[in-house]
Amino acid sequence: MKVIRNAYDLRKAVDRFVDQAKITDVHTHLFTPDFGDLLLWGIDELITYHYLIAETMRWLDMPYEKFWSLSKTEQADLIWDTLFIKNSPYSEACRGVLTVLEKLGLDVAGRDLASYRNFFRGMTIREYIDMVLEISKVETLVMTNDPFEDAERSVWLTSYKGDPRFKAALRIDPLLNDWSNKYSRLKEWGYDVEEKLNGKTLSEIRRFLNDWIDRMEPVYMAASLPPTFKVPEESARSIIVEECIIPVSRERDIPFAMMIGVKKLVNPGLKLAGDSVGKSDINTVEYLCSKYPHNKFLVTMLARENQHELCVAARKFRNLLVFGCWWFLNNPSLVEEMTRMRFELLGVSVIPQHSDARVLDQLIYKWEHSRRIIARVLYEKYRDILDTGWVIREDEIRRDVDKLFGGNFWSFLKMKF
Ligand code: RAT
Ligand code: ZN
Repeated sequence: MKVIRNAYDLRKAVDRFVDQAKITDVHTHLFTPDFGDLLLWGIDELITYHYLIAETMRWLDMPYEKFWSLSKTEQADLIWDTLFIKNSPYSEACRGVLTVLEKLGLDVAGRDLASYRNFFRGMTIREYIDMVLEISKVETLVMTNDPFEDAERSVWLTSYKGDPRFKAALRIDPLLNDWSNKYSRLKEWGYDVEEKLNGKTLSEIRRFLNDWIDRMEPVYMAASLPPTFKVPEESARSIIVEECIIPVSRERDIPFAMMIGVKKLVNPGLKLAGDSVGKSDINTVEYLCSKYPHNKFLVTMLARENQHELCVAARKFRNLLVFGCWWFLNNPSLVEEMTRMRFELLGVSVIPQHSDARVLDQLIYKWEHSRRIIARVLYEKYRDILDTGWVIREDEIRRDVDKLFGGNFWSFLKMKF
């Protein structure tokens, strides 16, 4: 295998291996076609992404209800006019739309929304999935599967067939963040629970989790959690984590993915676009990793301020795998800063990015943008060791890149601590 001796060859090799890497996208909101309309795709969905709705609202004095009463096409027209025509679309979410158009071979310079809409007419979702996965080089992706969502639940119970490229993740936010309202749903579904978390109720929650693990075969269980997330404490959430999630996660050998730092609906008028960020307490992550060394934790945090301590925690606990630059962090400047810090503190042992795609097409831009930054930082890091006289072989670069874009996730799932 070729030995790299200079910065020029290094840059070429890193770019080539990063471009060729087959990606495992560990967190998306995409679905297999079994779920019908739950799988979003196409130009109008792309333009009405909630990140773009938040940006559009800054320019409008229209009441929120009026915006929500518009049809999808009218919303897309308004967003396009506001963010792409009346202003230059260089925010990351706007730029993403342009990258998708470019990669699909559409005329970006034409600024012609009608022609973009035409491109999608007659396309089937199955054809389009193949096209998007090929362009983005995503080989496998992880969905977000919430049994409390009725539309989704009924597909799991009646008609789910699956697609080997799409893996399930059992999402349990309602259980952890809203127990006092959600326990009655478990009761409805035949679990003998009451609001008070007595022994019987806790064992029924475990039975509920086990039933859904049997049904979905998820690669992990996950929850998005507020900045105030604390374990241990005297709260339903903390008790359910320690008495139900932790033991089931251990018995079934499925990691618990904690996505920490979301302040839900700080502006309810914006609906999905109305969530914000807050600083969280790393002590909870350290407590869980240390008290349950045989459990596996995947963790991403939303606040920039939490990133350094999260890296340090991962240095202390091998059962903690840090993943992704989440949501408001998925912007070039922050991805670059975080990736550099993670490579410096954790070497290759991290999952640098996930897409969080809510619209199939977004896989194209989210991965295109992240891939470029990861390649740049990786090149810098290799160059620093090349400068010491260390010899780097091409196959070693490929090995590292494969780990970063998927291998680390799959080996973590197999590890037995
Ligand atoms: O990034 C997003 O689209 C957010 O709205 C959330 O989906 C977040 O990623 C989550 O999974 O809760
Ligand atoms: Zn998400």
